[in-house]
Formats: sequence, structure tokens, C-alpha cells
Amino acid sequence: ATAPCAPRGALIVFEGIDRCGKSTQSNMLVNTLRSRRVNVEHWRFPDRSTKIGQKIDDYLHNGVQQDDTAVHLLFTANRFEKRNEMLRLLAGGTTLVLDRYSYSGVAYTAAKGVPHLDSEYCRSVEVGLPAADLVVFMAMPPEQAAARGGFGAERYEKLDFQRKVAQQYEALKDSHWLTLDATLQPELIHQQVMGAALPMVENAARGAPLGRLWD
Ligand code: Z5A
Ligand code: MG
Repeated sequence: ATAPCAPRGALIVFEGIDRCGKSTQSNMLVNTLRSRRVNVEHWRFPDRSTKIGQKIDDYLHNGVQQDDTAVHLLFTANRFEKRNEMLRLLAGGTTLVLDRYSYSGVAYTAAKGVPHLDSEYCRSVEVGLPAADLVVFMAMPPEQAAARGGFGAERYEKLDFQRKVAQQYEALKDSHWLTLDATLQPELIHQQVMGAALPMVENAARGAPLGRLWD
């Protein structure tokens, strides 16, 4: 067995199609962890506050055209520009809860069906980022997600496209994924999230090594 590393924070990621409840559940998780005195930060990707993030926002929100490969690499660069800060916080014992991460990067771009932008290529450019200890995947039929309202405001918010994204996510699942029924009541989902997240926080505090994408 490998020797344990230094205590660290856990990396917990929320993923799923639009409107499945990632922001709701990641907020609830952060609040409950804080109430239990866990040192935790809440981030989202894309991080629209950086220069790269502003370009992404222009593309998603403001109809600015962009080459598919270029925009894919902007999303990736937006994670890499935060990589050192992520590593520093985790090493210092802060748990990071992320609202979307690399899995969104792969699933949304691969869903476009551009020949050279397949899932394998999309994963390859994420290599070197820290891997999540836990991916909470919030599963829900795209029709039901669309019925929650708010679809149509941004570029990818179309039912057909969301179906393709859901298929891409299916192919990414690994042993770190917890798939939850996102159509349940928020409080019920939260209990399941807590049941999975707390052991990850404890493992990380005991020095479980941080993984690397995509080992
Ligand atoms: N993207 C990409 O292409 N490449 C990348 O690398 C990354 C992202 C990182 C922006 O994402 C876009 O960027 C996104 C992927 C792409 N594509 N699109 N479009 P975003 O995270 O900024 O936006 P979003 O996915 O559209 O998320 P959202 O609209 O913020 O949805 P959410 O956070 O999953 O859901 P929510 O806001 O928590 O809840 C939605 C509504 O449902 C709201 O009214 C809630 O009150 C309600 N809700 C929540 N939970 C429940 C339950 N359990 N029951 C009933 N109602 C609920
Ligand atoms: Mg959200």
C-alpha cells in the first residue's frame, strides 16, 4: 500500500445537464459543511471573473462567434489558470466544492459532434488537473430539466443538445461518481450528497492521495 500523504482538503464536483440543480445542491453542501466547521470554498466553472472567463461569457451569453476548438481550449485554460490556487488550497486543508469542472468540458464539447473534438481529445487536454475525490452526478431527463424554466438564455440551452450532453456524461462515469436522482426533493438529495461527501472530507484529512486527471 502507498504511504499516506499530508492531510488535505477534498475536491468535490457537481455535474449534470443544465437546470438539474447543481448550484442548489453545491450551496447546500457548502453551508452544511461550514456548519460542521469544515474549511470549505465554493467555486464554479467557467470562472467568468478572469479575462479568459469573460471571453467564455461572451460566447455563451452574448452570441459572439468562436471556433469550436478555440472555445473548448478557453474552457480548459480557465481551469488551468486556477490550477495552482486549487492545489494550494487543497494542500492547506481547504475542501473545494466545484459547480462544474472538466467533465462538463468534455461532455459539452464532445456533444457538438465535431470530428476531431471527440471525448478522447477533450480528455487529453485536461491531463494534469487534480481529479475529483467525488463527482456528484445529478441525473435527470432533459425534458424535465427544461420544464424547470430558464432554458434558452444561453448558447447550449437547447433540448436536443442537452440530450447529447447527457449521453456524453454517461461515458465518463468512473468509480468516483455518485449518480443521484435529481428529480427528488432538494433535502433528500442533500442527505445523499452529505452521506457521500463527509467520508471524502475525512479521507482527505487522513492524507488520501489526490488523484490526477484522467488516471
Ligand atoms: N460548459 C462548457 O461547455 N464547458 C466547460 O468546461 C464548462 C461549462 C465548465 C454554463 O454553465 C455553460 O457552460 C453550461 C456548460 C458549459 N452550458 N450551458 N448552457 P453554468 O453552470 O453557468 O449554467 P447551467 O448549467 O445552465 O446551470 P444552471 O442553470 O445554473 O443550473 P443548475 O445550477 O444545475 O441548477 P439550479 O440553478 O440549482 O436549479 C435550477 C432550477 O431548478 C432553479 O429554479 C431551482 O430552484 C430548481 N431546482 C433545483 N433543485 C430542484 C429540485 N430538487 N426539485 C425541483 N426544483 C429544483
Ligand atoms: Mg448553476
